[in-house]
Amino acid sequence: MKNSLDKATKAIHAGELAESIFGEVSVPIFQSSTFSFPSADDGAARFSGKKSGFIYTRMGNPTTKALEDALTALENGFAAMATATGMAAITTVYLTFLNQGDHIAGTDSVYGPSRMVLEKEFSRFGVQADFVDSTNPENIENAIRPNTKVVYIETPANPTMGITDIQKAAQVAHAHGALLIVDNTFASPYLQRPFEHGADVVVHSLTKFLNGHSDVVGGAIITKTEALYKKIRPVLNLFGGTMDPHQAWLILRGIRTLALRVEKAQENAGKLAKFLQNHPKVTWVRYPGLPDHPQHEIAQKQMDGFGAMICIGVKNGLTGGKTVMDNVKLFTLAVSLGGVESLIEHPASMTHASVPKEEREAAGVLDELVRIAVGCEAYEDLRNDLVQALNKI
Ligand code: LCS
Repeated sequence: MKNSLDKATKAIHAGELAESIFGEVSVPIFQSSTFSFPSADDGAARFSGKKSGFIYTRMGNPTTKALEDALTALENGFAAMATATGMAAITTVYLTFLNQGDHIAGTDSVYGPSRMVLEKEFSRFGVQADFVDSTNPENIENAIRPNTKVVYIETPANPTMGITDIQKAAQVAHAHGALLIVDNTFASPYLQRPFEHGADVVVHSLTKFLNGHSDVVGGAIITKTEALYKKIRPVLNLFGGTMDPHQAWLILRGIRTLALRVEKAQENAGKLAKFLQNHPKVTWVRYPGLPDHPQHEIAQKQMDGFGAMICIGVKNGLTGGKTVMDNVKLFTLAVSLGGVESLIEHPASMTHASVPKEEREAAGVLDELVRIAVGCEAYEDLRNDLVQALNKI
């Protein structure tokens, strides 16, 4: 796919098969676990890598490859790998780049399990991890040790909406010989392409904006270079967290409307954030598009738009937040984000409950914080629903 095409055009066309079989317009679902070889020599050549061609769906599948090609085009990367879930993408990059005795420095406010898998599971194998407020690049610099192999950032961060300067994080990581890995889930490549700012590897939960319909889980790893791709792919294939073709087809279908969905949800979020700032029951609003967001200028520099995630505090703290969550009628009380429907949740007791309370609060995931994932409904309906729920406080 030509790099010069607009991102909205890429979302609709990237990943199309080079040659259609029957003139089909949609990429077919190649629901086959294995692929026949024309000869024994051909099979051996595919296994040795001398010849291209599919072998077995855990190692590659034409529908999954179509999704991977679409993601590569959208991120302007070298190649992508689709994974069973976002966590499969994240744990695969950790497995690839962290050996016993290695250290990783990361954003403190990340999706809870991205952090807990290091603190609870990778620690069993001697991997060390430190999480800092990466919105200040000096904190990353101070967290670096001689054995730091990876700097892992999430921007915008889940759920605090903190913004990390990707370019500065890349400078710090590279000055110490470490890789910069960016979780780009909250922005999607429609709003942010971390390779343009120096990242080496991008990971996604495709479950969110890229799929966009709250009906499939999935993940992806995209690399900037061939060398990085060649390191990660065998680890993914051996550990087996790859994607199923039917799952890939659904996500590719979702990507076709990425531009329309992100534009609409973002427009709704921008209006809601401004409206909520002036609501008497709302104590604070954190949205990167608001001029009072502490990293508003960095967001302006590295993002094409401010996205569709907002977090707020309300009067009476957690009790007030529960009143809102229990009284919304159009918003759904559920975790996840990035679907066409608007969701609301409480990170401290839900998505980030696995992070110990002191670590969670140090990262800004306060008990009073309520997270809103804005969807594509009509703005007035969303506003009216929040107002009637807020007025119950
Ligand atoms: N990265 C980010 C930024 C996420 O928000 C999530 C899931 C993941 C990775 C993991 O992806 P998964 O394995 O679920 O596809 N975030 C969720 C959330 O905020 N609520 O529910 C899931």
